[in-house]
Amino acid sequence: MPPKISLSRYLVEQQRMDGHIPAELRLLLEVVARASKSISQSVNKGALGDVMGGTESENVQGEVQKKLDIIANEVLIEANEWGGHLAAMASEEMEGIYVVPNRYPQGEFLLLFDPLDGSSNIDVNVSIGTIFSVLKKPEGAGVSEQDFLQPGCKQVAAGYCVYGPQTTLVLTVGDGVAMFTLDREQGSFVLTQENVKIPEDTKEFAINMSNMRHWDTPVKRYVDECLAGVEGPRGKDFNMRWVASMVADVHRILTRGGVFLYPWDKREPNKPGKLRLMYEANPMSWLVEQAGGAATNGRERILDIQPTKLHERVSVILGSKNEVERITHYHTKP
Ligand code: AHM
Ligand code: MG
Repeated sequence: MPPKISLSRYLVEQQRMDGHIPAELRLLLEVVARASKSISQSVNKGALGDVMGGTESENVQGEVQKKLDIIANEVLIEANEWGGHLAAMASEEMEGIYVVPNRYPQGEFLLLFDPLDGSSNIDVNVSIGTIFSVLKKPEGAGVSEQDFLQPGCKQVAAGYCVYGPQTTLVLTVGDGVAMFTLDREQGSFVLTQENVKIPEDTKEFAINMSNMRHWDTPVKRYVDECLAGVEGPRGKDFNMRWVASMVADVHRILTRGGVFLYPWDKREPNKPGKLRLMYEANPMSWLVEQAGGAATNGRERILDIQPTKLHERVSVILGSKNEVERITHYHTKP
């Protein structure tokens, strides 16, 4: 049997390859992975660990925070603030940015995360996860929210950790997508798949169908055609999946293909969508592109969108390339 490759070894090799990733970024990713292991342990304890249920507080998005949202946020901050590789962090659970305190050295990277994605699934024991994105801080003294407002194509690393039947860390540093499974006995992430590729075609779509009446015409047309099955214009039957945890839905797509949609809808016409651009859509879009898929808001590549605020929302359509192109076509040339 070939030797197992740990996440640490994978990252060291990435660093050696033409200096693909700088040492500081490698350290940062190791720390994020360590924090994910700790979050995974809390998730696993469930009702035995006093981690279930909600709190009295709301986040900046007006959503009631679950205990695990807050625990995961604290774990990520505490793990990352002292290492000297970061200048600041931003999170779904914090209104403003978290600047690394003066007592620690300031590094050159910025870390963004959704500490616990899919919060509505915590109490029902369904897969949830942590999503993260790493940017380089622009040159100059100090750090501000403005420094974070970079399009997704500027990311230097992105990934997620899904806490499901297995805990799996999925990562890109711009050289394809690799998956690492947590070996609980050893306490380390082990490389279990490299060069992840999303099939270009699929017969599977993921969307919250209960919002159908609110959708825009191109999305409605696409889903109607899928539902029409073998008798319809697509000439094939489709299957539908909706976990309601973006991490789990994207993980399925990276594993066997499919298309995921959380489109703009008429419920709140002034919001571009439900999901957040900088710490949900951007990292997932880069992973999907790195695996040969595509990601768009219907009209524009997600990674090209210039953010104007930290918690900006966006319409998300991502996954198998040919399906995403078809949906884009329905938006741009109806
Ligand atoms: P969260 O970050 O507060 O958990 O919200 C994001 C989640 C995504 O993981 C998921 O795709 C979506 O919200 C589910 O929405 P819905 O409740 O409409 O099914
Ligand atoms: Mg989320």
